[in-house]
Amino acid sequence: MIVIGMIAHTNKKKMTNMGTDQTKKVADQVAEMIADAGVKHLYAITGDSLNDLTDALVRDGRVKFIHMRHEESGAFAASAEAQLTGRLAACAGSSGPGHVHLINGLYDAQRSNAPVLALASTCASAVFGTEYFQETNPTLLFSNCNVYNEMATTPTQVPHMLQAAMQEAIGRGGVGIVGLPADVIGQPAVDSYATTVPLYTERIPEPTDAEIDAAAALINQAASVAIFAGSGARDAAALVDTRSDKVKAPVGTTYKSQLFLMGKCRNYVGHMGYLGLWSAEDAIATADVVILIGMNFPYPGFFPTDKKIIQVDVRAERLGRKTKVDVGVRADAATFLSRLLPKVNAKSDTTFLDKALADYASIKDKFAEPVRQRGSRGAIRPEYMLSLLDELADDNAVFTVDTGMNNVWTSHYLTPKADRRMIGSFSHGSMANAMPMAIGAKFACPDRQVIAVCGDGGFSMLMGELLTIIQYNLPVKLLVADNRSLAFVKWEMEMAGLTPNETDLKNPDFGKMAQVIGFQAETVEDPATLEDAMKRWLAADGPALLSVVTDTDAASFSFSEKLMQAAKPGNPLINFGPLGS
Ligand SMILES: Cc1ncc(C[n+]2csc(CCOP(=O)(O)OP(=O)(O)O)c2C)c(N)n1
Ligand SMILES: [Mg+2]
Repeated sequence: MIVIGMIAHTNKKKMTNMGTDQTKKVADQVAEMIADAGVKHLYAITGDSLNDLTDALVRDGRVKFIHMRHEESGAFAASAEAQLTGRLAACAGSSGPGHVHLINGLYDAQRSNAPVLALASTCASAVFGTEYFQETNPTLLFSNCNVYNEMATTPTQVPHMLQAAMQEAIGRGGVGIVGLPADVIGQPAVDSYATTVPLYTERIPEPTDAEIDAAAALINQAASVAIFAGSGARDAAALVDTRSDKVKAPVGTTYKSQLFLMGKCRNYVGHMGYLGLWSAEDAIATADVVILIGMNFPYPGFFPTDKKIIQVDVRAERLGRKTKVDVGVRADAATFLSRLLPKVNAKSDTTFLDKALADYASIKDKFAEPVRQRGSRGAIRPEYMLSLLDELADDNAVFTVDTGMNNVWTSHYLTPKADRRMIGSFSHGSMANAMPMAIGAKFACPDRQVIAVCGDGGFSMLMGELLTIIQYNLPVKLLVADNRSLAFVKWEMEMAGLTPNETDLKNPDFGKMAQVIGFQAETVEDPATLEDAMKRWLAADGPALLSVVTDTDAASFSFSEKLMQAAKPGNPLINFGPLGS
């Protein structure tokens, strides 16, 4: 068995098995267990049935309660922390509306395979089913966004349910939910399970020789090979590089994985998808054999139907889910690529690879044009803004990105430098994720520069989190692309032949607004002043916001043909969203 993470849980006060300890409440036990499991922060808003837990956390002292302004933000923050650290992160909501607010962020965490524990307080079990004040059923509510979802109605159930929720969240990568009724949390704790419980990740099996041989045979017979790598290949960039070069394969990625592989693979030809680059799309559509590595890319139309496909994933359930597969291998990327290497013959013909690399180079050339133009007063080109950001941000910055046009610009202009990370709502596709994710990112990685790239629509949706940032004096950097529009949707409507409606935003001067709240902040309208303003913003010691008045109608020339077709009226794929992992 491969044990990737092991966290020992030890009860501090040894209790007799199944015995009660009058001095210790369920709330204390929960605080102790989550701290022992390595949780560092609980993103939440306290209230009613959560109050005992809040109190217990303070007394235990190891898990810091982070007081958010909206529970949805708490779930986004936990999702970001979990994605950046790989450790269990946690959030909580109080009875009824408090935990109902968690749901959008929890969907995001679940779809991002982020190990997140969500504690949902709820009304007393004695009044379940009586239409009690704030009565909800968290188990039903969260039924579609979890890897574990139970409600403890007795103190005896709490430790093993909590243990299982954390175990499943870590082991399967997703959201573990425990419902905690008001009458349970304050009762004496019951020790109902062993005192030391390791948290293991799931076993990753070694692929068989037959599987590797079958993949190698397809590759050896093929004149051209292409690799399509998702974030499952994140820790195998060097291997993707050497293997792709041995068989002269261009490497395309998902948007989510591009910073993991760009710059680290000499055969990188761009990211795939509706907002992707045709260099990658063509290579994957025309290669004789395509190797899909650790990707959960959502759009079936991009996979060839007349070519051979090898798919590698640690999750068996993902093999063959998005496309027909000729050889499916359950393995991690590094193991698969290492085992494959000796079995594939080196290819010498570089024609296919050279074309894909030339296509990619020509796209990169075109990307430079709007950057050179810079835009005009009140209509700064977002491409220029992102290109400056790429140049000026730290080499190990963490970027969080709102859903919308910012996905386009970040995908085109951010580069990995030494060790950058970019996270967003890449599979769930929610607006408003960037600022709360930046909060979680900063708590998780206090020594790294954390930059939220916000849309004005997304930013204003959870704008209360500006106050959380001030409350903790968190030195996050917020960049707001103020295009006075839900621009991505405006563009969708235009592409569908509709007259854009209900997409305009009447915004305040976000820079001035943030100054009043306590940010170092300014608004930039003139492209000539953007570079200096960005330098001041990035150099700020504390919370800083830069609002950039960008071109409402900026759209990318590089949108894929498939995106154009998908946007046509009547196409069932109209809800294309930008992303995929
Ligand atoms: C919570 C939520 N509501 C609605 C949508 C649909 N949607 C996707 S992008 C977008 C526009 C985002 O606007 P903004 O944040 O201003 O970004 P822009 O596209 O203008 O850069 C909308 C409404 C969504 N993805 N998530
Ligand atoms: Mg906008």
